Amino acid sequence: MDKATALRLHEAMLLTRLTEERIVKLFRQGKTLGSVYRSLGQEATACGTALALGPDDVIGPLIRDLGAMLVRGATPAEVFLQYLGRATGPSGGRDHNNHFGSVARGIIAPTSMLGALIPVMAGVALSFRQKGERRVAMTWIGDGGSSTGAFYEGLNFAVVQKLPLILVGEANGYAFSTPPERQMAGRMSQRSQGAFTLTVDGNDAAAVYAAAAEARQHCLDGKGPVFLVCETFRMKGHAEHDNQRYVDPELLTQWAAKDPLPRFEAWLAQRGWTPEPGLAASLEAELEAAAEAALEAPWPDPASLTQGVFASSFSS
Ligand SMILES: Cc1ncc(C[n+]2csc(CCOP(=O)(O)OP(=O)(O)O)c2C)c(N)n1
Repeated sequence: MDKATALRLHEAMLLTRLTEERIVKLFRQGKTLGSVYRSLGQEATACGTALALGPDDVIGPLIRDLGAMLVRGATPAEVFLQYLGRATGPSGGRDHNNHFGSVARGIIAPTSMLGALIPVMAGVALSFRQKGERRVAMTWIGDGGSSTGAFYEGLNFAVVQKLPLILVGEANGYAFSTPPERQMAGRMSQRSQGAFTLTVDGNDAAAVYAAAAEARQHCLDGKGPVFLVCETFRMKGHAEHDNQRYVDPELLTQWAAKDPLPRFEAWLAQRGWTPEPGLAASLEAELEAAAEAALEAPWPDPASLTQGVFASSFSS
């Protein structure tokens, strides 16, 4: 990874963390609609994978992959508007959190139905191959989500068809309150169904980026899909309303010591690469302005209730 890419990766991880922290404040003030889903501790996994893609590649993220969306050009302003359910947000108040896409930026909207995006993204990858385009599709799935039928159908199809699909496995310790050993036999990487499989320390941003770059090359070489398992940890409950009392505090202490952000800062420092001084403060100021603007943004007009519920046209 060159210096410019490394600094971009660091900034993306920091922006993800600070954006989510600002959303949590809005949540505690009772301003957000619904709960808030953090990716605390998983920023290296979301940002490191997405950053290894090319501009024409397409992603289908999940709730913990806000970082991947920010890497692809989604803005915190959009995310705030979305969490606040405002008319000027990407889905005009029809959905919340990071459930919005952008065809122009190569983002297929996250959905709640776990696993459902895998066959969709396999279809996106199939379209690239049919058109002879050198592009890859990337999507993510948690350990719990890898127990769905859609996971098996989608990955199997990609393997059999040798599609340029990177499926990132987020092995993050818990699915709601269920640890992996209560819902799967063996390790997540054993669910690869013949896909080329890489397992990486998901809290090591440089390693995640390198593995994702290797996965992309594998796909571009026509060798079929890659299952890239990132071993990480969900440092918060399922969402902000969940106090994760079922998690052994000792585990949290152990994983806090592997926090991907200071780890990557140490990695940068070893190379003499220093983030811009005052970066966090300037990002925080930008986020503050975006949050204030979102709080002033209009609510959807109740008369528009039935509009935009079913697709009448496909636009970016
Ligand atoms: C098909 C389906 N089943 C159940 C749910 C309800 N649900 C939402 S999140 C979740 C747990 C997800 O755990 P995991 O896939 O490990 O991801 P994590 O939340 O740990 O990132 C469940 C069961 C859902 N959204 N979709």
